[in-house]
Amino acid sequence: MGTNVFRLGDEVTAAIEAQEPIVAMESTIYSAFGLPQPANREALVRCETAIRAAGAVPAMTAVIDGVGVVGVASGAETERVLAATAKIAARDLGHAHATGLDVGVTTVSASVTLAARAGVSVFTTGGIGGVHRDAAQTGDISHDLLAIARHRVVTVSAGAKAFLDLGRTLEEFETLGVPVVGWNTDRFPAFYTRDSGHPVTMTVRTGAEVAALLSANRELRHPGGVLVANPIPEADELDAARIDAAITEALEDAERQGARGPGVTPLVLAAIAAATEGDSVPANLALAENNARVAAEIAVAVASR
Ligand code: PSU
Ligand code: MN
Repeated sequence: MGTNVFRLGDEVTAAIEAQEPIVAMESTIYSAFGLPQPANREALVRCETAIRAAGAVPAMTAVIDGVGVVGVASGAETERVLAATAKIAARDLGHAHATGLDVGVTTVSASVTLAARAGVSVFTTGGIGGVHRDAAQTGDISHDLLAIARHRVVTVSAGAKAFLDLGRTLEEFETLGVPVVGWNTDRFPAFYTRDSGHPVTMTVRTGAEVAALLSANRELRHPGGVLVANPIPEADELDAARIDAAITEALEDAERQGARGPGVTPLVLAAIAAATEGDSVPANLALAENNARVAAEIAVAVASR
């Protein structure tokens, strides 16, 4: 069955063969759409190192020469991805292939789609997209939510990005039938802070519990994935009042600049970094690394079932 629409990296192929744990990673966060240089590169290194330290194989997803890749090779391939200027959601993958896109970074929706296609069941990100605060007017709801609901992949995230409407994002997950489970918490985190003010209805304590949840859903034929909400480590948490003020400022900024569609998230993230005088960036790195570590723990448990 020859397919040139997607491919696996060599290390991922070997890991699948040997039934070793694998953690898929997105790539938007490691590009200029997610983090400023050189923090983007540091984020990638820290996430990959955390995954390996916990005994799993990291597999960054991206589009290279029109092909959806699970397991971007280090070196030249990774350099191309870090410098990419196209942001690819799930619906863009087919067009990227049809038109031979040079290089694109994948969002959560595209990454989860590629991970599922590759048979990789654990995925890590920083924060997922969700329902935007002005969704009532703009209709802006990230495809991340539906993609998580469609594919049997566990997504580990520090909640959804803080500038979203987190209450409506949680309601949307309930509608879609996606279990949102707190990792050692009964609170839904708010990316830069550990508590959004919204509770989660399910808590897990170990990778083994997540693996058991996943296999129970599989046996029940309950489709789709799971969101594991992993709060930022206490030491890296930002002050809630300060980040709220920064978000308000950033959203006004984005509005003034007339950002629309996929342009909104990168612009708001950059504006938050500016409004916090850069303090949001180390927090973003810390939570991404923490998610990578937890995802690897889950992947190890899934592989040993
Ligand atoms: N989390 C981060 N930084 C990011 C993103 C998430 O810490 O840049 C990206 C993810 O790739 C997510 C995307 O899927 O933003 C959501 O974009 P949109 O709101 O356009 O769906
Ligand atoms: Mn959107």
